[in-house]
Amino acid sequence: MRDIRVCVITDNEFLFHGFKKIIQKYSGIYEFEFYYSYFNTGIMPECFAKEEYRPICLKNENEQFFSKFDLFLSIHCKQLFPKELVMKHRCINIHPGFNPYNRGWFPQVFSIIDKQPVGVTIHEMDAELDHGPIIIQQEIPIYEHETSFDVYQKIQELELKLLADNLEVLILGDYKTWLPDFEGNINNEADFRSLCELDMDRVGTFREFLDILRATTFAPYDNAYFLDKDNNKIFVSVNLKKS
Ligand code: 0FX
Repeated sequence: MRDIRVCVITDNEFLFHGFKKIIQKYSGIYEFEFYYSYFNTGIMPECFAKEEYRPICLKNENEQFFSKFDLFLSIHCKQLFPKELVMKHRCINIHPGFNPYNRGWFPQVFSIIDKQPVGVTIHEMDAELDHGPIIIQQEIPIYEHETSFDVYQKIQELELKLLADNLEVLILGDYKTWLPDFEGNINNEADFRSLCELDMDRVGTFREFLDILRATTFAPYDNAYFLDKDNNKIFVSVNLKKS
């Protein structure tokens, strides 16, 4: 019998390095190949030294390539998996959100505002975005002193912990799944960009405004802004400190 082969597609360097540590103990047991999205120009050169980490355009690949693998792992992949891949092969997504709440873009941003659960969901993929039978899920709390950046760091740590604790079970398919009993909601890039346009005439509570600023504070990104009288964008972020 051939070795079990796992295709790992990740556009996130922190998770790439963390995952490489996790799989050290499986060396010689399972085979892993690493890919990043062909348009992800931000990947640092040292990551693809020795050709261990290669670019891929999933929609240009065919069944001959897909059938080399027993499992596809999406660990923050910037590409949508093609229907013919997810329908025919076992594909698992490590999603930085608590499905089905705030699926899609930057879940913690929207959960800071709408107070819906956030965390990590590991699920089998189907043809819809961040959708499919859930394998493992864990919520994390959001505290009032935390920004999007702070919450995201906790999410990434939890993603690596859940992968470390459950990798073999995921690879072997030795798990039970469940489906949420409602579809939840999806946010996209436009929803995030519109959140970043601060309307200086909007009337509301200080809590609502602080939540928007917490949700858009994520160094080094310039997210939330207002326009000054000369139409310059003035970027705004908050600095919160718990005593
Ligand atoms: O790894 P990741 O969280 O995102 C990737 C894919 O880009 C995304 O399409 C996919 N849905 C996700 C599961 O995996 O990295 P990122 O750099 O795109 O975003 C990380 C965080 O950075 C995000 O949660 C919020 C923050 N961010 C990112 C960008 C690009 C901002 O605050 N502003 C931004 O403009």
